[in-house]
Amino acid sequence: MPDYEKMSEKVIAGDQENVAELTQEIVDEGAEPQEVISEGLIAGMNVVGERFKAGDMFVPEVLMSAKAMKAGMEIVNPLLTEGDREESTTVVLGTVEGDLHDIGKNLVGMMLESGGMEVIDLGVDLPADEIVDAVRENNADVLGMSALLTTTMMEMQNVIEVLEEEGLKDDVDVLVGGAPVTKEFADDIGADGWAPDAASAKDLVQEMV
Ligand code: B1M
Repeated sequence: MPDYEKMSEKVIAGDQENVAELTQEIVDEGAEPQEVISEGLIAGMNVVGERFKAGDMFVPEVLMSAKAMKAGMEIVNPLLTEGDREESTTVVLGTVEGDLHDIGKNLVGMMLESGGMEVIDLGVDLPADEIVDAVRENNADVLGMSALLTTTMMEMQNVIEVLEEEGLKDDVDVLVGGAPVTKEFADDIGADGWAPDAASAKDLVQEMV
């Protein structure tokens, strides 16, 4: 049995080098790629998510863990079959127009990836049309939008209106977040979900799909 516990511990510690080495060793021993991801890499990031939510880990440590997980994923990803990939949830993610803040959005993306989801990160300062086009082109299951400014959070409503105009609103679950964004605001603008932090965003998306 591969030492997945050790692999998880190295992910939690943010030890990129050791995670890459261990992943390669375990893959060379013939382990199933999906098992390596779920039992080793994601298991470690799940602990990170819980500790972050509880205030026991902080942003720089979470970023290190996410990088360690990515180092392992880079080895396992090419080994996944088409069947494995088709099963995964596609999330289009971005910060709305006029807003350049991306630290929180990046954390959300990393947490979602750690939950086995395919994340298409469009970046920041995104016009509504660009977001909606990406939802359509990628057949997204979830659209995640981030806003950090009280002046840009209303742009989320605009994007939802464009989704409605384009007849896409019923095909995609809209998740919103960012420091000024509240659950009440999310309900008012017709979003399907709101999360206060990156770990909760992952939990919510897993419930949504
Ligand atoms: Co800006 N900024 N900033 N800033 N900045 C804030 C947001 C501000 C609160 C600071 C303040 O005045 N106290 C204030 C907003 C005030 C308001 O609107 N009420 C502000 C301002 C005014 C501005 C400028 C206008 C300043 C100026 O130029 N005069 C300007 C605007 C630029 C623009 O966007 N057009 C500006 C610029 C910048 C920098 C570029 C310098 C930099 C951003 C760098 C970057 O992101 N690459 C910056 C920063 C760093 C901040 C603060 C200090 C930190 C933000 C951050 O990264 N937090 C911020 C003050 C603060 O929040 N304390 C501030 C850490 C991050 C992990 O948390 O982003 O909240 P957060 O993400 C959390 C949750 O909110 C949630 O999960 C994350 C992780 O748990 N979450 C989601 C986020 N997105 C989510 C999406 C989801 C779900 C959950 O689903 C999809």
